Parts: sequence; C-alpha cells; structure tokens
Amino acid sequence: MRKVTTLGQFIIEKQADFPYAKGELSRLLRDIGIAAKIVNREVNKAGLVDILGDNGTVNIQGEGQKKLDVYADEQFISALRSGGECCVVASEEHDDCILIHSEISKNAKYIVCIDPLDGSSNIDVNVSVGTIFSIYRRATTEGTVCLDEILQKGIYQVAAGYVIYGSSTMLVYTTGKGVNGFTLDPSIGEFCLSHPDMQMPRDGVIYSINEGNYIKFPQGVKDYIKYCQVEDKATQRPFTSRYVGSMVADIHRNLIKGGIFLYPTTSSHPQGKLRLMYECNPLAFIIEQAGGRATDGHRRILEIQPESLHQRTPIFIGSTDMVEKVEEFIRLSA
Ligand code: AHM
Ligand code: MG
Repeated sequence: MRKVTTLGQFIIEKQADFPYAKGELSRLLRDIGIAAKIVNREVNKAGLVDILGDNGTVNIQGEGQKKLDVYADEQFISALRSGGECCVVASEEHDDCILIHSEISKNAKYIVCIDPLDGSSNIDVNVSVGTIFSIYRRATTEGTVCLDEILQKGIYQVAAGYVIYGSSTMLVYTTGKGVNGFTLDPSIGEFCLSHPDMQMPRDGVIYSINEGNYIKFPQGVKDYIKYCQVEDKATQRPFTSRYVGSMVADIHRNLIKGGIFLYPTTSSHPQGKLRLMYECNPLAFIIEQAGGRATDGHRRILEIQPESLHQRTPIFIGSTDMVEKVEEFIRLSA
C-alpha cells in the first residue's frame, strides 16, 4: 500500500527548509489547514441552508445562520488568533487590518492576508469556491505592527496557498520551494499529499476570461482573444475557453492542464477587479513556483509595490508562453 502523507506530517518534514524557522510557520500553516476543514464542512452543507434555516433565521442550536463568506472570515481569523503565530490579518471582508492582541501572540511575527471565500457568488449554485492566503514575516516583533509592514511586495511572501472547495477539496501551497497539493480525505478528515511538486505546463490551449466584457477590454487584450479564436493547426488553435468565475478554480484547472487566466483592466474597472494583496500575489507566487508566469501586462505581479490593502491590479497568469504572448499583443497595441 502507498504511504499516505498528511498535510501536518508534510509541514513538519519540510520545516528544516527554513533556516530561521522555529516551527511558527509550520504551526501557522497547520492552523490554516484546520480552519479550511471547518469551512469545507459548511460549504458542503450550503445547499441545505433552505432546509436548515436561511440568513436571519435561527438554526437548531439557536445560533443565527451566517452568510458563508462571513463565516469563513470568522473561522480563519479565529484560527489565526488562537494559534498565536500571527500578529495581524488583512482580509477581503474588512476595510482595515485586524491586529491580534493576546498574551500568546505578543511575539508573533507573521502577517496574513486572506480572501476567506473567493468566488462567493458561486455558492448559491453549487459551483467551486476557494480560500486564498498569503503570509509575510515581520522584521521585528517590537511595537505594534504598522501598515507599511503589511504593504510588502509579493516577492517577500514566505508562504502562500489556496483551498479549492470543489468536487473534492484541495489545499495547495508553497513556501518558495515548489508547490504541493493535498486532497481532503473526508473519511479520515485529513488533507493528504496527492499532487507532489506540481509543475505548470509551459504552454496550453485553455484561456479563461469573462468574455462578456469584451467591448470594455484594452485593444491588446481584444487582439489576444481574437488570436486565441483563429484556426491554426500548428499552435492547436482555436483554443478552448473555460471560465468558472471563481479565480481559484480557474487557476487550479489551468495549473494542472496548462492555460492562461486573464482579468485585465476594463472601462468599468480601470484598475482591474482583482485584489493584489490577497488574490493576485498569493496565486502569482504559486504559479511562478510551479514554473508559470504572472504579470499585470507589463510588470511581474510580485514586484508591484502595494500602496493600500485592497488595491486592485489587472492580472495575466498561467503558462509562461501564453502569458508572454498576451504581453506581446499588449506591447504591440501601445
Ligand atoms: P469576489 O472576491 O467578490 O468573490 O470576486 C472575485 C472573483 C474571482 O474569483 C473571479 O475570477 C472574478 O471575481 C470573477 O469576476 P467577473 O464576474 O467580473 O468575471
Ligand atoms: Mg475575492
């Protein structure tokens, strides 16, 4: 029988990779894994909400039912608070960052940026959603953490990952030494290593973009989409269009099969839609670690200096050759 490696075992085995680590990062990752299992349980029950009680009603334990994105936010923050390794959380669900003050976290050095439940408009229709997280380290544990310490470029991430609540639930993460994927085995309640050392194909035939916005795209992106649709045997065109509308699901599929995900600027979202700190940076770190590429059309996502917590950016992310191709179209249209 094949040996099963759980997420917890794997994290401990890999701890030696960090010269500075005393186990705190491992504990932080483990805490995120535990919260993900709790959120997974609720996501799985989402379709039963009408039977068990909807928002504003009271469930059988006398607790009010919460929207799942709020629930996920609370679970991750609570896990990070009780873990004691994290000093501040920036979440899509909160305008300001959340400072963690507690006796056990007074020497905490890790900063976590998180989108607790991304693609939440897909929950009502039983389509995959995800959690995305990014972890940074503080240079000091002195004094209260300030905004500038949180606004670090993506290249300084010490770890990043996502959870996809899909036909099976997976947690995929990197600490800068490759990418590993774990599938939740519900029978034992553990994430088990299922996708060791994930590598993104250098090229692909899938493009993922909300084509309904075509008219609002910059010319270079319009030209690239037309390129994807033109017949050409040598490059296997026309390419296949696949768009779930949950960034995690679209990028997870493309990571495995090869492909590109695009969310450019549009006339209605001149800065792009997706958020740099907790959507684009963590996914860019993972995709680069798997051998892919992530840019805003001109610059590497990981090198953008964030100016605010909820900053948006256009993003082109996926198989290196495909991302380079769209960059070429953007350059030519300038
Ligand atoms: P959310 O954080 O409000 O869920 O929005 C992020 C999601 C991404 O998962 C997805 O790729 C994108 O929004 C889809 O946007 P659109 O509906 O404009 O295509
Ligand atoms: Mg989101």
